[in-house]
Amino acid sequence: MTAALRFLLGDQLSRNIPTLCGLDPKSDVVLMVEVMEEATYVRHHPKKIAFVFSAMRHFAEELRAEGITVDYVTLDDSDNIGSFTDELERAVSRHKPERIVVTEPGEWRVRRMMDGWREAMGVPVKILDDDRFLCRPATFTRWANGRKTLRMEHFYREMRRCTGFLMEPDGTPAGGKWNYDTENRNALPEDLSVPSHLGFAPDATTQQVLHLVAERFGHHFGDLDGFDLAVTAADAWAAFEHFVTHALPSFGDYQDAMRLGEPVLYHARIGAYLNAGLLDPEAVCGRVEQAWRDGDAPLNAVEGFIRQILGWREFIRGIYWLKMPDYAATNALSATRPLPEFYWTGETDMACLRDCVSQTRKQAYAHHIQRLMVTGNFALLAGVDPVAVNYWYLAVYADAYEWVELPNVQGMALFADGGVLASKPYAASGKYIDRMSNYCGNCRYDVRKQTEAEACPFNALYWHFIAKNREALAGNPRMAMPLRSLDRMSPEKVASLRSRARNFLDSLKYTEPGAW
Ligand code: FAD
Ligand code: DLZ
Ligand code: SF4
Repeated sequence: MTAALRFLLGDQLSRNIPTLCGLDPKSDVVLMVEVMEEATYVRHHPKKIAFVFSAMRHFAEELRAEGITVDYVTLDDSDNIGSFTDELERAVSRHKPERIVVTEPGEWRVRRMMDGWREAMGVPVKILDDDRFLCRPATFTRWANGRKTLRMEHFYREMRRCTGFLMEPDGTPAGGKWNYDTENRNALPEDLSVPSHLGFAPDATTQQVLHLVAERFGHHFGDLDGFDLAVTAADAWAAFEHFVTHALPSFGDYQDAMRLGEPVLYHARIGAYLNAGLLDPEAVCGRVEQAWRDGDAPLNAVEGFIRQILGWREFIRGIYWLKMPDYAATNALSATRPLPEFYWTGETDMACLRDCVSQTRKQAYAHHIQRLMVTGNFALLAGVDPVAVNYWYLAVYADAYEWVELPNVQGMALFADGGVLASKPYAASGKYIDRMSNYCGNCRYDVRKQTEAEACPFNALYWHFIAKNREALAGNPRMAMPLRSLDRMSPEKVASLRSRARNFLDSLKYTEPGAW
């Protein structure tokens, strides 16, 4: 008889996950299951599914090499019933455990399932806190309680103080400033060649998974060929070390830059590794701080990078658990438009959107500014229904899990939460994209024009958005400037901009909900 059945989910691939703490190899069994329900609750990019399955299989092998018994159910096992709950139930009848041990999941949807297991399984189920984050949900709630507004910058400073990252012994921030963001908004010089990123050739296990995924999920949005993701903690760390050496020193300078055909630039491309548990956020921050202390990277890069993980990543997770489940249904700007078809096909004359969608299809990756200021900005300005936008983001990126995807989309990109997460909508005209990229020089549209047929659609859409949401935005001091500019325009100019925006939106093809 098994003492503890330790159920490990596909984004819990960390050796120090609470599920595995206190494991007795003589009497405990680790359960891991590949299930259709998880691969299809949204139609994930095939590269994400391949990454998760291959990383799970490698992790199972590593545990077995330690002498731990792993009961691993593959997707093509003929007895596999296809869901976490059903597979756990089947495993309970196989192993007859005294108890089940799990770590809390990253998604509300799965948390609800877990809460039902206590009754359904007929044995005690222990749900442990996920301590792989630097701030627990209960600590975040305490921090949030009583505050009028929840702002990342305040939270981040608190996190710096309590973790000690980039702090001097006298309690002041390293370098004397908390935040070096103003030094982090440079465009990329045209002649600057960007560093390579470390990829990994698929081994036999990954090849087997790629075959399975091609057969079962080849029809999902996204290319499977060219799979080069790390699928073990060791390789994920090697990819991260490569970033520290070759890209981190310029991460700060070019964090917001975009270049046609160059998806990664100076970013780390480690989101999928962190979120699946292959990399530990604390170790990553520690390594980056060390690079600064050793003189290998400047402070603006190191602070900017640590802020993404210690600040944004933790803040986003805190908001998710604080505000769910209602958060998923917020729609402060009453956006109802279906998702334009080009999000799935990439077929658009807008060079910025074509590039972001096409690299997303190829690599299941886009960096933050592409997600926020190109695909996110367009969805915001066009008034696309948040449910449709969330589906897209959750489906197309290798690092997407609802705890991190939802607040980024709902709060940061769409302002659908009415300002819980961001102090104003991240709305921008083509001018911003032109400043931060070389897209516009490669586009059929003219970024300098506003209302003509060849004018950049972002320009008219921006003013259409401001005019349409005037009432909702009027009380926001950070929107005072664009609202004043709108008021200074002649009624004819406003009408012409709005008509250009409407005509453009009418000319698009849209997807029916559920079509993808
Ligand atoms: P880098 O730029 O190198 O940053 C390093 C790390 O910092 C990232 O890997 C990530 O772990 C963390 N980070 C940076 N920004 C954020 C942020 N806003 N929220 C949380 N963590 C952050 N991130 C996801 O992990 N999963 C998602 O599903 C996701 N969806 C997003 C949707 C939208 C609309 C937006 C605007 C952002 C989203 N992000 C998401 C945040 C961010 O874009 C990605 O974490 C980042 O692009 C991953 O690439 P990277 O590893 O090269 O990041
Ligand atoms: C993303 C994903 C996929 C595609 N497949 C599996 C799976 O078959 N088995 C598994 O344990 N986990 C998978 N995952 C990750 C889960 O979706 C994730 O653990 C939950 O969404 C909770 O965050
Ligand atoms: Fe995008 Fe407008 Fe620039 Fe074209 S001109 S790339 S649509 S911002």
